[in-house]
Amino acid sequence: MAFETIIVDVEDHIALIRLNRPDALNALNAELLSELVEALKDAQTNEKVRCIVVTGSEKAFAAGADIKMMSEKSFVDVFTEDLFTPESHEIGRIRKPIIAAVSGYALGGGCELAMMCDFIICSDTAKFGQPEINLGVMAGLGGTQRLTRAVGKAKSMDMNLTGRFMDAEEAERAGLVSRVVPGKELMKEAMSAASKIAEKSMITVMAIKEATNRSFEMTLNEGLLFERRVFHSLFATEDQKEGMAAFSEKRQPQFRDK
Ligand code: CO8
Repeated sequence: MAFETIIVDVEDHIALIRLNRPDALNALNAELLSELVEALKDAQTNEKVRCIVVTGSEKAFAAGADIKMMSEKSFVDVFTEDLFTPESHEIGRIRKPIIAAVSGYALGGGCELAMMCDFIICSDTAKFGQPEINLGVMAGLGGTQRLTRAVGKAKSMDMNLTGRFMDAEEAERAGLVSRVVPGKELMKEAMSAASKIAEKSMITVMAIKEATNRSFEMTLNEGLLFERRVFHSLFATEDQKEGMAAFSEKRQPQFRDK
């Protein structure tokens, strides 16, 4: 499938999706988001794919939603079309793991897209921000919600209210990203994390993603019960038998997603 605004490569069990609107610093428009959703759904159904990496360019992961596309819209327009909501729900429904590999700007909707992924690995050039306030609007795809959960109220309020950018070092300190690496190493690091995940049992990987995401929706006790029941259910899989046998036999497990 040929896309106009993204580039997709599937190799070694990893679907690598590159946002590709270089003239607009990968600003998110309807076409890009719908192509991204299509590529993610393809990856979800492609049995060869075991992990997904979403990235941008060296200069920008994505500099936000496309301001030029939005500037003339009215309240009635954005309310009626429910701007970007279906796409963000579709991204949230992908069950395979998604890593965001961020270099350069991840601003506004770009920062929010990175946060929709399961974790973020960034280069030392990364800059995260929710600068919508400078445009007379506010975050609309999770910038006041996921960012607050990721970095806490103080930093989230600071970023959303002042529009200031957070550099890679601060983002790692604050817990927004899992790893920071030198720019040249970014894709190697992200692909190697994806390969590690691709070696595991896909059932376990999807169960962990589901349980971790439930932690945002449930009380601690409900979440702990959900986790425990999913843990119990994994004992119905052949991969549990294989994983534990391989440990005893001092060999690498051969998971078969069964
Ligand atoms: N939208 C459209 N075009 C953009 C965007 C954008 N978000 N960001 C950059 N561009 C374009 C520029 O207009 C420019 O195009 P041109 O060459 O035709 O003038 C080109 O990309 C290169 O950009 P700059 O010349 O500005 O590059 P600089 O290196 O000087 O600056 C910055 C880089 C700092 C990233 C700067 O481009 C910038 O501030 N961009 C806007 C950042 C921003 O405000 N992002 C938030 C957008 S709003 C948003 O994301 C809301 C999401 C929620 C949607 C909710 C739906 C429910």
